[in-house]
Amino acid sequence: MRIQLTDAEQANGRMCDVHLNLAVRLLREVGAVILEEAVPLEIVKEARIAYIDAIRRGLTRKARHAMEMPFFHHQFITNPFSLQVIEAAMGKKVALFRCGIHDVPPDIDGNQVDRAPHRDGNHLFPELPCVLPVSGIYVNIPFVDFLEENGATKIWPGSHLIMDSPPSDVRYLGERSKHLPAQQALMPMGALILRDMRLWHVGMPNRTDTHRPMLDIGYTRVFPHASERLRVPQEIKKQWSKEAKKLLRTA
Ligand SMILES: O=C(O)CCC(=O)C(=O)O
Repeated sequence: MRIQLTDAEQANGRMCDVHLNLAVRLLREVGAVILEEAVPLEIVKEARIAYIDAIRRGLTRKARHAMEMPFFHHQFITNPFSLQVIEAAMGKKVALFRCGIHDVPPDIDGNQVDRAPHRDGNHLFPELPCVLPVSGIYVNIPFVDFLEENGATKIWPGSHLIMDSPPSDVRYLGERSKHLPAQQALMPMGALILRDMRLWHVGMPNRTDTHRPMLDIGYTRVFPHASERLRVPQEIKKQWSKEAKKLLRTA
């Protein structure tokens, strides 16, 4: 699930058709694809230094929201290679819905907060036994090398295709892992990973003495009318039943 971009691709800011098709295919079949040498090292290093500095100054809460430079750099948000894959997988009408930093701090005393495997988003129709094409993709850009010992994200290949009832049931993962083991997404700085939002994953314990931050950017396919709601005058809404008002919900 790893593609090494060539010098020519880096210089052109575009993946060749062979790489693009492979990336889309891996995203569809594995649920994730790593693109190596996709992000200019200088902006990754700048973000890492700024994040470490934010930690030193006790500003991590603010930094984690990432809505500031250098974390919110357009070269992260509009990385030409991730956008190429995103648009090939979800169409040209895509929108940004989150940008934050996920950090795994050093596990100094061995009792790091328990992280649970999870999905970042569920199937569009979890109640139907059919897997639709991807409609939400997360891009993670590590600010440091992602290694086994510093807690590189563990992913369950192909788990975006699991249809559970009830939805997102973690118990099945353990059983399935005996046949199809989870693996850590190891990658050097300058790489990025695209994940189908339905892929099961978890941040692992960091056994080094330095932080393990990454940018976490969410893209969604835009669905016509999905965010439009009828504007109902207050005086009418006041007279509506709870059930009628529920039809104006946004989540
Ligand atoms: O920090 C990680 O490796 C995983 C983060 C995570 O669980 C998430 O992005 O939802």
